[in-house]
Order: sequence, then C-alpha cells, then structure tokens
Amino acid sequence: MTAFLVVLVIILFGVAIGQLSKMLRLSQSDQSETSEVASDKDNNKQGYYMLAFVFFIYGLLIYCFWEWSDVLLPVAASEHGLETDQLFLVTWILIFVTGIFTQWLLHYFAFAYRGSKEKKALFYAENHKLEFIWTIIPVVVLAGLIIYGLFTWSDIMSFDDDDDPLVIELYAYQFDWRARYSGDDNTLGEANVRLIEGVNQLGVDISDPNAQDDKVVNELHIPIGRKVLFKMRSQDVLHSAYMPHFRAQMNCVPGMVTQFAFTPNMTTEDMRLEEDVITKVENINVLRTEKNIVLAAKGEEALEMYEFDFLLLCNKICGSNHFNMQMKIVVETEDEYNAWISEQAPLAVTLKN
Ligand SMILES: [Cu+2]
Repeated sequence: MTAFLVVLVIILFGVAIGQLSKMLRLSQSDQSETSEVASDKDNNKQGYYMLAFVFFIYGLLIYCFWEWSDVLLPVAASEHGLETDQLFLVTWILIFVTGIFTQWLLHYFAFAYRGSKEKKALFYAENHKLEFIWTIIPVVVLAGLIIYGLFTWSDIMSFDDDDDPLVIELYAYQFDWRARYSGDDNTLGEANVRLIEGVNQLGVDISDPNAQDDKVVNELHIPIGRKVLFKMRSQDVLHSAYMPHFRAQMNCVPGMVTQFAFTPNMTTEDMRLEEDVITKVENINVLRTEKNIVLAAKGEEALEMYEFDFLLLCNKICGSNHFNMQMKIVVETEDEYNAWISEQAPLAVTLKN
C-alpha cells in the first residue's frame, strides 16, 4: 500500500510538472501562432472519435447482453415477484430506448457539426416549442413510471389480516439465521434480548402463553399458495433478509421488528424443472466435475453435485462470515408442509429437556 502511494505521488508530481511547463510555454508563445487552437484536421479527428465511441458503447451493450444474460435470476417464485419483474422490464425498455436514442443524437451531432474553417456557428438563443416538447415528454413518462411504481409498491407492502397469513419470524445473527414458527395460535410469543441463554438463542419469553407452541428451526419450509408474513429481528448488527427468487428483501434491524409478506407460487420441485434452472445447474456441475478432477489429483475431498434450492441470504455486509450467512428455503405442498411442521419440537419442550 505504501509502495502504491509512493508511485502515485511520483506520477502526480510528474503530471503537475508537465502541466506547469505547458502553462509556461503557452504564456510565452505568440497568441496567433499557438498550436492549441484546433485545426480542421484536429476537428475531423475528434468528430470521427465521437462517432466511433457511440458504436463502441452500442457494441459493449450487445456484448454484455450476449455474455451475461444467462446469469440473471430465473422466473419469480412469488405472486408479487411477477409484478416487480414486469415493472423492471417496462423500466428497462424505456431506459434502453431513451439511452440508445439520446446517445446517438449526442455523438452524431458532435460528429456532423464538428468544427470547420468554412462553417460558422449560428446564434440560436431559444425555441419555446422545442423546449416544451423535450420537457413535457420526460415529465409524462417519468410521472407514469412513478405512479406505476407506487401502485406496485403499495400493492406489495400492504396486506390484510383477512389473508390469514402464516406468521414466521426470521431471526438474524452473526452469522446465521433461525426461523421461528408461531404454532397453532399463529401468534409469536414475546421475545427479549435479555432472555437469550443456552438453547434459547432467540430470547423467547417462555412464560408467555403465545410462546408455548413456537418452534425454532434452521431450515425454512413454506407451503405454496399461502401468504407468509415474515417478522424480522436481528440480534447484533444490521442484516438484510434477501430472498432473491421471491424478489423479497427487508433489513433486519437490532431493537425493532420489520416485516414483509409474500405468497410463494412455485414449489422447489417446480423451480427445479424450469428450463433455465436446469441449464444453470448443469453448468455448475460441469465446473464442479472439472474441479473434482483437480481435487482428486491432490487427494482432497470431492465437491458434491449441486442441486437447486431457494435461499435466504444476508444482503448487508455484517462481518467476516457474511458471505456464508444463508438458510435453505423449501417451498412445498400444504400436506408436505403440515407433515414437516408436525415433526418439529416446540421450543418449550426443547427447553424443558
Ligand atoms: Cu448478516
């Protein structure tokens, strides 16, 4: 780091000396003879550079789409996710169309009207009609986008108790997650950081009647088609519950409860059958197989073959093991879910043993 700074200082010093000597030369030379005034040759060169640059950025855009469009997330696995994806798509299309068009105008005009000894610039102070057009179009388009976004947002964030959502707590701590199911009463028992002790990692107040049937697990199971209301808490620092396949993210803030609700509309099995998920899994396994040959040569343990699973990730850099702070999410049928949840022991029982 010190070496880098020294090199940086030397380079900057050189640049400063260069600039100073240039200023000195400029101040001494005859103004009419100075080479700092662009000639037609310079103007032509700059004009063609402009034209080349706009084709370069278009080329870059096409390359990025070609190269990386297969690393995007698969289809949304939640009802509201389809809406957010739609909103994204509309926004992207508008941005790309506007961007491609305005970049063309900017660079092409710089090329077409490049400086020339024969041409004289026209003094053109204002044009109300033009200004009106290029003001009103963005206003209308942006207002439309914002209103569309606001409606989508309020649609996603508001929910009724009539929906009878399944209440689950997501508890974040350095560096893992726990999920607490609210049991038959669908109400989470009180919890307090002062009650954290031994197995009671979440500080659940076991004297609270609502806490009696609460179940704490380290794998999230949710039934398809039922609204799930997540209540997020954090034990230590800011974390963020990020469920990319469901297009859901909410910060977990120490000292408060945040919440987010969504309805999964695809089971894990359904998602595994999606064409782009199959391709991705195959690609990963090709890489793992190659890596395993190297590992085997070194006499090290082979990597397991990858199978797709939904994940809950942490999306706030919360410390050294942030990268591995994740929990598996299983979306299954109502029956499978009921069978799974009935096998889990209530926290009150675990604490008594
Ligand atoms: Cu975290």
